[in-house]
Amino acid sequence: MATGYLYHELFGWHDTGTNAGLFPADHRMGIQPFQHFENAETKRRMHELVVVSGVIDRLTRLEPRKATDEEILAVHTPEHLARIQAGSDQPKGGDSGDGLSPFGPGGIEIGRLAAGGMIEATTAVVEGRVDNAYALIRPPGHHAEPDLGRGFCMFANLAIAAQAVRRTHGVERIAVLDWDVHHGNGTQKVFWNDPHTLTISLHQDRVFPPDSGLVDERGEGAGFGYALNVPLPPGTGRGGYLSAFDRVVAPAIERFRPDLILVASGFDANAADPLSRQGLTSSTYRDLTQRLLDLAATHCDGRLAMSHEGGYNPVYVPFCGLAVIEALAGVTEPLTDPYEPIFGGMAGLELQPHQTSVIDQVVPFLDDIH
Ligand code: 6DK
Ligand code: ZN
Repeated sequence: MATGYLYHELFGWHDTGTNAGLFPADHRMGIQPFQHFENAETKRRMHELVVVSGVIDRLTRLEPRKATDEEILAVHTPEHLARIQAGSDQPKGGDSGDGLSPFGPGGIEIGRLAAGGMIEATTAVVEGRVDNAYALIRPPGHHAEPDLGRGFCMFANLAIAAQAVRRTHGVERIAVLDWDVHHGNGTQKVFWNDPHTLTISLHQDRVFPPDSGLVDERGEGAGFGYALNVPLPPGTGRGGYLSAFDRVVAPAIERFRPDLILVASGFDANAADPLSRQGLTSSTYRDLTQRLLDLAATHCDGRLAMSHEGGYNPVYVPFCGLAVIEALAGVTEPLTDPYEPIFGGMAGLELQPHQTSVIDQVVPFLDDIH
């Protein structure tokens, strides 16, 4: 069993600056300069834990390359690409579209490397060079829409990779699970009319984008029924997530019979994340990964590739990320997560009735997947 792993130092050099996006530093308003929430720390420290834990020795290292115009334009409009290029050509850089998503001069090159990184990881899986893969890339991608960068995202990395392996390797049916705590609006929008791409997003109800990811968003036209959204209430922990997986994600994937499973893997539903109010610990990320491996083994020869998204606690993201990578690689003696007893031992993390009532609303939609 081989697990691909992709990281590059340049991902840490994607410059989001000291303007927290929503709140530009301004001493007159008492707003102190600080790093943008989406900075290099969580990613860099996750990579360092992969190395220091020794798990790196169990992985097949993959190298990113820059996504081409053709690959990006399979998902984005020429106007979007031109806007990013224009910002990238400015001496101080630009923004991907919504004012929350800054990048530095030449920033498009790192955006291309992130998208191309996910293409490489997904291609390695599809070609059977590795069984599964994790692309620890930055900037993230799941909020980026065909014509608009949003929510810290420049290009729709996962969607670009999905379209790339369709074109180059004839992959047809692709299931996407997005477990980032924010709604995967960008991926959903790319595949809104597509019955060959099932998109499932588990997210905290109406955080970001503030108005999207409701249960009644289900796709349109031929794609109706192939978008699923489970907007979990704040305070959802292990019980609610495993219930959503077992009652929605697993049966949806079973009915869909994908040729490939892709995951938008954010770690911002962890119990210590500053941008959300959920309660996951590393053991739940590990167990979700094991369930996906089992589904992939049953339906698509184990083909599973993950694309890193959000996660903003630099202390805890590395443990959650390592648990996923250990599970992918079949590590039988995982590193002990020192925070698991504190974060996972809190009351209320078991399944709650108000979480079940959200999941209950989505379960009948499984009948429309063919
Ligand atoms: N802003 C991400 O983790 C990015 O999904 C998350 C972006 C969240 C921004 C914070 C937020 C609001 C809320 C309401 C109105 C406007 C802005 F893409 C990833 F990096 F993965 O809640
Ligand atoms: Zn997120």
